[in-house]
Amino acid sequence: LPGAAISAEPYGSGHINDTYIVETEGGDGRFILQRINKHVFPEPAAIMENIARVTAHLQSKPIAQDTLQRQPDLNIVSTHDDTAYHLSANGDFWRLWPFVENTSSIDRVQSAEQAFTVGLAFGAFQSLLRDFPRPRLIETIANFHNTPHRFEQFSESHKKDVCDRAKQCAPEIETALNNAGGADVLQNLYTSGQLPERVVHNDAKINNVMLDIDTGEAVCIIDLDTVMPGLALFDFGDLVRTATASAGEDDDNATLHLSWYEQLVKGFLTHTASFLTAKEVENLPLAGRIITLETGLRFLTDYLSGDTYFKTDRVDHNLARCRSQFSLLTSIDQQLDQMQEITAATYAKLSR
Ligand code: ADP
Ligand code: GN1
Ligand code: MG
Repeated sequence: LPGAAISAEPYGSGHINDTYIVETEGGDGRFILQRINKHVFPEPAAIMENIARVTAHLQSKPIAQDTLQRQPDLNIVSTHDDTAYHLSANGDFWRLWPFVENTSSIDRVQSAEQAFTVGLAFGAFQSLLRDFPRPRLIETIANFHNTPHRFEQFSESHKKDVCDRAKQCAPEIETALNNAGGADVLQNLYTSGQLPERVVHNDAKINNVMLDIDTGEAVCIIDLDTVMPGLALFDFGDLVRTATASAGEDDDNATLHLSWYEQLVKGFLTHTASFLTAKEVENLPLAGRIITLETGLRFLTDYLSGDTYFKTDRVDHNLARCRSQFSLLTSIDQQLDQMQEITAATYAKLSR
């Protein structure tokens, strides 16, 4: 560090790692210190190996003028032994990032412009990773967006009901069961080779994008732990889930704003229309549906399992999150036709 660390305060609202902002003596440089969640990432060395390759690739690229200007700044700070993380005496894994200054992340979108901005950023990110060289990145969490597998995990937790909570969430369990049919659509298209495997972020939610405090522009995509092989549709689906909703993940009655969807898809296709396949484009709206359903299911599974995966602030937090996802799912289902029309029209304009 440029000077001795003088403080480390909890920071941000991520659901997985323990994140701290670190100030140094003389005020010369701030850092983000993270203890990697060992329960979620049993092999931290593997995620750090992936991150090293991904950040090196991103740094080798000329960055488009309209977004992600500061992406090359995101480079892990090595230890004195020149390793990417520190293993502490009690077996915890710690790592350090430079703080991306003059930025903040948001937990929910407030305007159509912001929806465009995050769509543009993740589309550019996808484009930058398009020619990522072999070998394949390590699959650090197997079946991460395998929705049928997420259903199996849900069924298991429902059957066990270790905290006797199933009775508190009968309507949500019913919604989950009613939606089992058709939930395998992305996974089937993936395994049958109808959609190309790409290097994707896999956790494309809005608070993983740093926005410039002055201009509002997206300058850097963070939280690279899950960057690994997957479908571009996983990322777009997560964007629909988090950047078109009228309410945050903790709030009831989330609905999809069609005008925000329109801007999101426009932003995303700006840098991807030239290379996404027709099948990918056609399935963009459906990806929003599937990833929203899948995430709701994951929150419900964690609620039934006694909150062992996602960080929670209160006893029914995961249930509240599940409700918001399922409410958004209903709204998506009501507007899927219009989402498809908007997607086709936007693609027609941008791919000309
Ligand atoms: P988690 O995996 O728990 O979601 P993240 O890596 O997303 O952890 O970090 C949590 C939050 O910390 C982010 O949403 C963001 O607000 C903030 N953050 C993370 N890395 C940086 C960084 N390099 N510069 C500034 N803020 C950051
Ligand atoms: C977690 O780490 P964070 O908060 O950016 C989770 C995502 C979920 C998301 C739901 C590694 O993301 O998969 O979609 O919560 N990350 C991991 O908000 O499981
Ligand atoms: Mg995060």
